[in-house]
Amino acid sequence: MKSNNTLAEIADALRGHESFVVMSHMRPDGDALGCSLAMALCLRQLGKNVTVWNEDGMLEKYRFLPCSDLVVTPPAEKKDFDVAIALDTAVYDRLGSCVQSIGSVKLWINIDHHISNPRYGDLTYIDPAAPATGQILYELIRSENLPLTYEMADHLFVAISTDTGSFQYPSTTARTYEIGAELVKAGVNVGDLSQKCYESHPRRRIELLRELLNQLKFSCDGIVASFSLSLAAVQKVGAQPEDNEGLIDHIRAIEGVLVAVFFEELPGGKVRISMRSKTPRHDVSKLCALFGGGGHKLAAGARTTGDLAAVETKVLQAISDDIQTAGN
Ligand SMILES: [Mn+2]
Repeated sequence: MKSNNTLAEIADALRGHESFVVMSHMRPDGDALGCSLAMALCLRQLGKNVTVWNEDGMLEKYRFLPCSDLVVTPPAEKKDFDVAIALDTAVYDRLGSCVQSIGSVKLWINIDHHISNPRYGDLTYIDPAAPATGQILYELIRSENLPLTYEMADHLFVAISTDTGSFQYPSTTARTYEIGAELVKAGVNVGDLSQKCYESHPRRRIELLRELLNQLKFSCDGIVASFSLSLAAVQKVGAQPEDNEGLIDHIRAIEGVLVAVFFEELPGGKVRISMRSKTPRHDVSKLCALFGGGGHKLAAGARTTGDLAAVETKVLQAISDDIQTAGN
């Protein structure tokens, strides 16, 4: 396995090239979008030419981020760049349709915090101990004296806050709080950004939650909680794909539950599986790997083909087997 490049090598590559495309994973979250925007503005400050692509474009939910218009869906025709940067993207395939729009590129940079990242690209920096890719970007910017604007402080704060469940997940370290404090000193309005992230959900998200709670199931003596979302339910509520981001936390938060699972039926006979764990003893990245996915020990996902109910049965059986082996 390749080891990390240094942050200095990455900073040199940023300073030494002219045109960049910045990308993050499909179905982006706050970390993916926040990092993409922070990197884009940093490069702009350096006088570079920057394009930002995401397969799903900018999510409505994160439109409040400064310069959110920079994130666009990749065009039909190919474009050439000096450097392609993948942020927060565990596997190359998760860049989705972005990769088809890239013509020639001299250098690939891969910055991420997913332990399962196979280190694709020429310059890689993977830190599985970082709770968010936003934290790695902050360290890069600070240690290499790269520009940090007010807008970028907002981007990085939202990236770190959303990926740590608002500074609550076990991956949150003293350094994460220090960075949070430094970003606040740099001008972040915590109350305002938190309200926009956590208290401005569209009503249909809560209607979706109502549908989901009607499907709530417990297994393995209450250690596992799961619910599933059919395409019919999505249609009934008129939900957007991003509306269900984080709803799994409601069932993870139940006393006694150690593993939470969310099954989402996708068009084309596919099912998206999201898993959360409260303890490294139940490593959900390992469980998701059984279904072709990956992620972190406490938060992982996979996509598989099959009927929703059949996938549910198969996955819950695999979890049950794992719990039998691991003991509680
Ligand atoms: Mn992330």
